[in-house]
Amino acid sequence: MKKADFGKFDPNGAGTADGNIFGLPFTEQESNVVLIPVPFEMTTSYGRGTAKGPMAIFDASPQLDLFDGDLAEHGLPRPWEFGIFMEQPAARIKALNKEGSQVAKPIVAKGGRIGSNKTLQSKLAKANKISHSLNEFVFTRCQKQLQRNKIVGVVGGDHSVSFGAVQAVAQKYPGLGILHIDAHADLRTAYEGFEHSHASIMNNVIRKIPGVAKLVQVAIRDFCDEEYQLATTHKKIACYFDSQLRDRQMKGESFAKITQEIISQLPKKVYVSFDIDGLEPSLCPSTGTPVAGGLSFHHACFLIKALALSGKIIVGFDLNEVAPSGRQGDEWDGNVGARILYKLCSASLLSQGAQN
Ligand SMILES: [Mn+2]
Repeated sequence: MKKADFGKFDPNGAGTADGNIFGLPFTEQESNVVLIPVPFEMTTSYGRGTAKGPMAIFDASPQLDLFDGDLAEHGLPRPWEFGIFMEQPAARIKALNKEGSQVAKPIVAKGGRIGSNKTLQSKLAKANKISHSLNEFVFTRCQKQLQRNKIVGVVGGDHSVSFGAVQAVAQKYPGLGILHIDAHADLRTAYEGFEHSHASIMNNVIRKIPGVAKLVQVAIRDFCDEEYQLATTHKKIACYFDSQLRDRQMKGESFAKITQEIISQLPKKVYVSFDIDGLEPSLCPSTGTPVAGGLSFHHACFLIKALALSGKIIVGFDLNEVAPSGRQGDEWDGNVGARILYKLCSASLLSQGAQN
């Protein structure tokens, strides 16, 4: 893998205010990692704001120190040298989000119980059509970058944005495994009638993307009966419920051992789908559906690093459901999101052989 040309860029100084993500000076062309922001949240049902996630992460990102102490002993203390670039949010996505949110609003307000109401039925059909357009747009964007041999990372938006990305990555790497970190199983057949709801993303992935061979879920702690049945019986799914992780550690098992077990369930090529609410809610207080419990920052970073060092290859990822609080000067959600995003970038690079 080739390093990007960083010229006079000083990694010891403050991030460049007029730079790209993490204050970096790179163009899209010279970057090995291309991040695609997808500010879309048509079906968000509880708290909104995740469409502002990509900008919140971008704005908080120059604050990070770029030196990765975690990977220093593994030959990659300066993952940024390989180039990380975030695209501008596409006008098309913004338009779909605006239209979709308006169309979906009265359906969400009724919790999807629209009965025989013709107006709402036609709105639902329209909303499902908008989801298809969004998926297709994200798919095409990701496919384009994959053809250029970029590592693709999608930044949501709500969790529905993962579909097109997984589709593109699985097309290039059939037999793909997904490491899914989330408070929610996201295995509902549909939610509130929406075919591509944030709450059914992994159900859609398993049912509709044949290139996905395995789904390994971690930190799941909010799910319904139907999801529990699917998570515990489907041959492509291995679910590590948050309560099980807690019990095993409480009884003295090391998280390192559990991590090895989790990783051993995955095939060689892995896509990481990281819902920020997989973390403890203190690390993502403004996300749409926070749930008590979850992974600490350390547990999450340990898992990602272990995956990168396992010999498996991280071929793509997404980070979703980050939402800013909207309070003046409060960058906390974006700050934690930016740190997780940097870890995902560096882990992908390391797993693909990048070395300083
Ligand atoms: Mn979630």
